[in-house]
Order: sequence, then structure tokens, then C-alpha cells
Amino acid sequence: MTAHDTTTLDRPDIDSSALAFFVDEKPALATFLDDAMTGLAASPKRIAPKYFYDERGSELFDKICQTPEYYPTRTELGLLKQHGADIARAVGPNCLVVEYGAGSSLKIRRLLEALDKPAGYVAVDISRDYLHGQMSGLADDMPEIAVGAICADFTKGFDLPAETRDLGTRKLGFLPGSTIGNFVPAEAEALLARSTKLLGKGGQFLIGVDLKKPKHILDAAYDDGAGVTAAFNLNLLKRMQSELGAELNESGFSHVAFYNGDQGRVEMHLEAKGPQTIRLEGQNFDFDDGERIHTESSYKYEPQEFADMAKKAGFVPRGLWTDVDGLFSLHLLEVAG
Ligand code: AVI
Repeated sequence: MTAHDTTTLDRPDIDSSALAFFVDEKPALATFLDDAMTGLAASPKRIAPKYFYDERGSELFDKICQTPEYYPTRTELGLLKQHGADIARAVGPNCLVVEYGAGSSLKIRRLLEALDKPAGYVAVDISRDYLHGQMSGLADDMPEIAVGAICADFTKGFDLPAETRDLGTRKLGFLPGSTIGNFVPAEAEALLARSTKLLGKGGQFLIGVDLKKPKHILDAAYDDGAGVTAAFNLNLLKRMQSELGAELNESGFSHVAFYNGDQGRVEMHLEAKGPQTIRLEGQNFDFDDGERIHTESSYKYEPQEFADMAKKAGFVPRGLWTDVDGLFSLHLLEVAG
């Protein structure tokens, strides 16, 4: 057995026939319980945004993307459609696309359709079953492209399997949705720097980055009128109750989201309405009235700011596409040297 396993060897329930490969690096899953205990004991209290995404959280995120206030998804899809030919020209033919995360397959489908004869596509995601389901569907729909998947935590680094060695003449990383914004800038830069090794000489990276903009637009995008984002944030408390057995009063907390211009980020918090206690594993975590749990930061970047970060990480900016309203950007970077 190598450093990774081919999942079909030990998961007979999974049919990988349409996939060129499915590699399971068996990423270590930090436990929700450990992280919740540590985060609630910290000051200020915090829980990492990755815990939003259980099944209900993922469904709520999909709904957020359809709210009129949350512009990133439709704007980025619009950019991929409008500038697909330019992106394809800049990238060149016969590339191997490596997607960091396996999010909305709509975006990758749009990109693969636009590119000039892409040789292959590899999705890397921590959520094994979701990854397998999404990628099998894509492989069925696009039989002309070799589609493979790697179950790994892309923030920690991963290797491409031997099956990709002869696929394409250069690599194109793809990280849409401004996922990069959910990392603090030093982590975002470190992620970019690590990716230069995987993408290699002449490798490129297409990254969706949300732009800085007037506060009222950002405040509304993260606090939609229908309350979907609020439900998404509060779902963390539901998960703590159902999965960790936490005792808490869900209606004793409210969703708070705002653009913090000094930090260049939208922050989401859960705020105590009056004194509250979360009891977890026999331990009480007390909240004063108005005390918050910081649940997410979503950094926004001016085009030049992001390009400067990319340069420090070892890339040369090669292309930039933004919409006419200045909401969202797509950066094409090339590994320097
Ligand atoms: C996944 N991520 C890029 C989203 C964002 O905009 O930071 C998550 C999200 N949080 C609230 N709305 C959307």
C-alpha cells in the first residue's frame, strides 16, 4: 500500500468505474468536539467555519448562493461565461485542471467547457462521499475528459497520483468562490506558496476573489432578508446539540454579520441575547449579554492587494477579469521562474 489508498480497494460500496481514479489520502479529521471545547474556552470565543458544512449546512450554503443579496456566485459564473474564451486563450490547450475543493460543479463545468481541449480534471476535497458523488456525475457527463478525485485536506498539501503524470502539458489550479477569503492573509499566502510546488514550472492558478466594496453591499450579502445566512450560522448550535450533546438555548443567540473595514473582512458571529450558558462534556461555557462566538471571516481584496500577495507567494499575475459593477474578480496567476 502506498501513502494513499485507492478507495475502490476497501470500499466495495463505491463504484468508481466512470472515474479515472479515486485516491483516498485519509485526511485526519479534527474533531468537532475538540475544536468546540477549545474554541469556547478561548477569548474571544470562536468556532472554525469548516463546521458549517454538515448536510444541512451545505444545503443552506447552496440557498445562500441563490439569495438576491449574495452576489459572489452568480457574478463569478457570469465572469466565467463572459470571459471564458479569453481565459482559455491565456491558459492554452491541453491542461490538467486541479480544483482545490469540490464545490459547485456548475463552475467547473463552465470552465471545462470554455477551455481548449482540457486533458483532465482532478478535484481535491475532504468530504469523501460528496466528492465521489459529484465527480462520478461529472465523469459521466464529460467522457472526453479524464476525471479523477483525491480525498485530502488541500490546506495541508497533497500529491497528484501517477495516473495524472501523462495528462496534459501544464497544470491549472482552480480555486473559485473566494474560498481563499476564508483564510487569514498569512494562511492564504502560505496556501498559494505551497501550490507552486504542485503546479510546477509553467503551472497556472485561476482564483476567484471577492472585492472590497461599500459596506452596505457586504453587510446585506452576509445577512440576507430571508434569513438564510442567519440559519446557516445558527446551524452550528444545532450541530453542537445534536452531534455533541451540548445543552444550550438556540433562541438565546442571534446571527451577527458585518464588514470590518479596518481588517478588510466580513465577520460572522453568534451573539448571546442576555446571559447564556453552553454546557458541553460536563463543562459550562458562560456568555455575558452580547458576548459572541466568532464563526467566520471572509477577507476581501482589491485586485492589486491580491496580486501583491500572489507575487510574494511565488506567482506572476497573468490575467484579471472583473465585472462592470466591481463586485468580484478572477485572477490568473503563473508560477514564477
Ligand atoms: C464559502 N465562503 C467563500 C463563503 C463566504 O462568502 O465567505 C461562505 C459564506 N458565509 C456566509 N455566506 C457565505
